[in-house]
Amino acid sequence: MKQLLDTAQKIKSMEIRGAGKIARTVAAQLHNYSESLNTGDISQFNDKMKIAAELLISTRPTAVSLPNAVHTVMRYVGETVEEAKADINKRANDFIEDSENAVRKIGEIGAKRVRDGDTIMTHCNSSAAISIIAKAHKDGKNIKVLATESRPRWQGHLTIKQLDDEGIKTSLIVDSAVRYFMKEVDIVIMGADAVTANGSVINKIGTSQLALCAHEARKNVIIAAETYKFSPRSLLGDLIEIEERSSSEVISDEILKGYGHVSVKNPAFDVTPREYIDLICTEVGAIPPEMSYIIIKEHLGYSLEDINSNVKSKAFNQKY
Ligand code: RI2
Repeated sequence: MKQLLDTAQKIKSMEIRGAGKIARTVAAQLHNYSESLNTGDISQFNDKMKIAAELLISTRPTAVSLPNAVHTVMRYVGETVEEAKADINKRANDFIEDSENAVRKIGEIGAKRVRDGDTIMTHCNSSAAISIIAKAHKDGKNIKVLATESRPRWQGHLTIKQLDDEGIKTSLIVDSAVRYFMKEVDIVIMGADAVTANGSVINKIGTSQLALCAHEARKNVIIAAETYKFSPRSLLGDLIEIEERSSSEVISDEILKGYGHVSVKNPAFDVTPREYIDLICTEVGAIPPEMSYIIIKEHLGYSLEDINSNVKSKAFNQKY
């Protein structure tokens, strides 16, 4: 239990972050937790697993990869605790392996859209987006990257380190400079925390204004997103909750206390409408955002009947 609580805390505090990494971490954690349970009583085991799943899901509300990963593992079957543990082990390992392969595949598919000599702008720190950039570089394309700082958590610093390690020429820019530099940009590549049925992309705050600037300048925007970031619940009309994080990420509590009329707003994500996105690069292909519904329905295997007839017990527990 201690390890489970530690992991939940690390996800909450963003020590463990990035939609894909969070998904792989919770899959591994559910497996570890299941192994640590000593009971031989299957219903007691199931109850404890459910509590663990709910705890992990509650850590961060926006990245759909998190509940999707949890639900994938929690669809385990087993008459006995041993059978259940074996199935959890398999599901968690399969998910992690599929996830890693998906990021690699996205790199291979997306890199074909990057041309020799391109200047790429990216935002925040997305392993899927970096997979594309790194593959284009490995393929011998002479590319440059403009990476935003991504305040208030400065994930851009992680991005420039990773790109530097790959030997890619990179300039760090402040978030407010994206329009200033857009004329130098050939293509924008960013990640996603969630993709909805109508093709909207939820990603790090600032993504939508960057996409808007790119649209204004007629520059292509590619979103790199594994299929487990697509939201089945959005087919029901459910909105993705935008996480509001602590004011202390933006300004110190001490300074804030000195003001009588000031509050801080700190949404961690925003929504980019599909009109500003040219392509969503997934592991099953590069698709226009309008095809998101198809990914949810055909690739993830939902039918509207499933969702309408028995949301909780059928669709969402069988699939993501
Ligand atoms: P990968 C991150 O969220 C960023 O918004 C990033 O674009 C997205 O997850 C996807 O990351 P946060 O955890 O899965 O930093 O592509 O809030 O690594």
